[in-house]
Amino acid sequence: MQKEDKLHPQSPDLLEQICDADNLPSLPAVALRVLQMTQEDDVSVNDLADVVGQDPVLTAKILKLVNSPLFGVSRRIVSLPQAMVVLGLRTVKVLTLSFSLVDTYGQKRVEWFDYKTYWRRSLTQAVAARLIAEAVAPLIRDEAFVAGLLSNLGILAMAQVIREHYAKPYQQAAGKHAPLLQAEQSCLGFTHQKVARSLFEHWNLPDDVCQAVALHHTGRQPGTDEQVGLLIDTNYIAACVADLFCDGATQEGLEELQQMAGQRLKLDKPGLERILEMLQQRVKESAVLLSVDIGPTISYEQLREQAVVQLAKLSVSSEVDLVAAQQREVVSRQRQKELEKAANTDSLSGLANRAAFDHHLEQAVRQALAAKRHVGLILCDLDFFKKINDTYGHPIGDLVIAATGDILSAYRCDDVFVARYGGEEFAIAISNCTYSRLVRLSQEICQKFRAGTVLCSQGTVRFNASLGAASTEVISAPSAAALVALADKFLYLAKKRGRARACVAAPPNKANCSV
Ligand code: GH3
Ligand code: MG
Ligand code: MG
Repeated sequence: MQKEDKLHPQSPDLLEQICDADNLPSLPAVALRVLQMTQEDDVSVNDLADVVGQDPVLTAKILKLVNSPLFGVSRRIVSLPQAMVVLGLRTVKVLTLSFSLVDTYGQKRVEWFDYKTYWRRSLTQAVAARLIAEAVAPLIRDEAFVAGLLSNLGILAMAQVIREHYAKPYQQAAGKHAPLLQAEQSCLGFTHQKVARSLFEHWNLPDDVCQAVALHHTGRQPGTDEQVGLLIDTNYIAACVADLFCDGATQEGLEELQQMAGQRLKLDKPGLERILEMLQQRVKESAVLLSVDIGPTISYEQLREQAVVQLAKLSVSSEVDLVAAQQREVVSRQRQKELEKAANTDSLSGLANRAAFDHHLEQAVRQALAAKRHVGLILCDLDFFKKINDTYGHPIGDLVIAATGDILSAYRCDDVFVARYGGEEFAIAISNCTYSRLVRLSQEICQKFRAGTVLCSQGTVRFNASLGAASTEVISAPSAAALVALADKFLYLAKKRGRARACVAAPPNKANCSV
């Protein structure tokens, strides 16, 4: 996880600059003294109270906070020694630290820095960490609060000390926390986690808090001491809660949070929900107590609504994507069909072309043989077509071919396939064909041609055709080629017998037909 160990060339300098900066507020004397005293073994409640009591504003703030619902102390606490007895030295110590840091950092303003968002996130994380710790490890609740509150102090420190370097990643992330970490890493070579850790070590803050802050984006690493690990994971889950409340919630994010709280802290869903339900109120109260402006906050109910709306938006957009994809599919299928049709169609007559016909006839004969049925074929050749071309010109010849297409296309149906076979020759394949159907169809088509005319500037052009027809029924070893050959033979017969007629090959028990 720790990409930040791979440092940017300039990063050690910048880090040093932050830790040694003159413009970085140092810890107030009171806080430093408190820190020192709590590291001594024999410090008494009164000694500590004396030191903290030197700062009346700080004392008032601590008393206000310990009497707030966040601490849930039933009896009113009116003095520092009393607070220390009821809450313990450690709590008073960490509160002193938090207040000192918040106060110190609240003063110098960087104009592009969004302080409200910063404090909203920090307080949300602090309060969440305290509430979570209360449920899973009450002994560390004060450290959890401090770790949450200070987790993002590195951001504030960078904005203040290396502002000309920090403006870019800060603006890139547009106020969102996870993207900020990435932007810091790529622009500076280190993140606010690293800065906070360096600062806290510099200030000698307790090690468990340092570690929890340094790992607030990832949680504990294997081999960590159990108690410290609990603090780290509590702060990590609290950071996830702050992400949801401050950066916008998704259903997925909520579910992930529930899952992680269960896995890492054994905090079940109802337990987590109780915490999330009281969070907004506690955050608002703490903001008042710490005198920081955190802007608008959202409740757990609003957060869940946000997640649902987000989910709905997602499914609407995937719905839109789906419809668009379906439309593209329909268009491409249509286009595909158009292309296939064009490849199989003769443009002049509008009928199927030779290749399509050959394919169709092969298939029709195979299927007919398998089904013990017969395929009929009518070949149809325009009579004296050369003469039409010669007399009226090629374009009029083309009109005649188009008119032939019109005549024959009227016969197209499920089992009748019509094609331009080549030149002025046409073919009609009839699946499931009986001899009588073949004769009837040949007669009908002949009649149509007898009335065939096209109009042109030179007057009416009459045209006619001869037809030769045969069926697989009359062929001993039926095939497409044999059928074409036999039909062609009867076409030749029709031509020979004077044209404008049809000759149909008859089955053995019937006489050949000429119409
Ligand atoms: P028959 O009755 O014996 O079939 O005589 P025909 O003149 O129809 O036969 P022939 O084979 O002598 O001439 C066919 C002519 O058809 C020759 C060719 O130029 C013409 N032809 C073939 N395809 C086209 C076409 O697409 N457009 C036009 N205008 N003429 C075509
Ligand atoms: Mg001809
Ligand atoms: Mg010909």
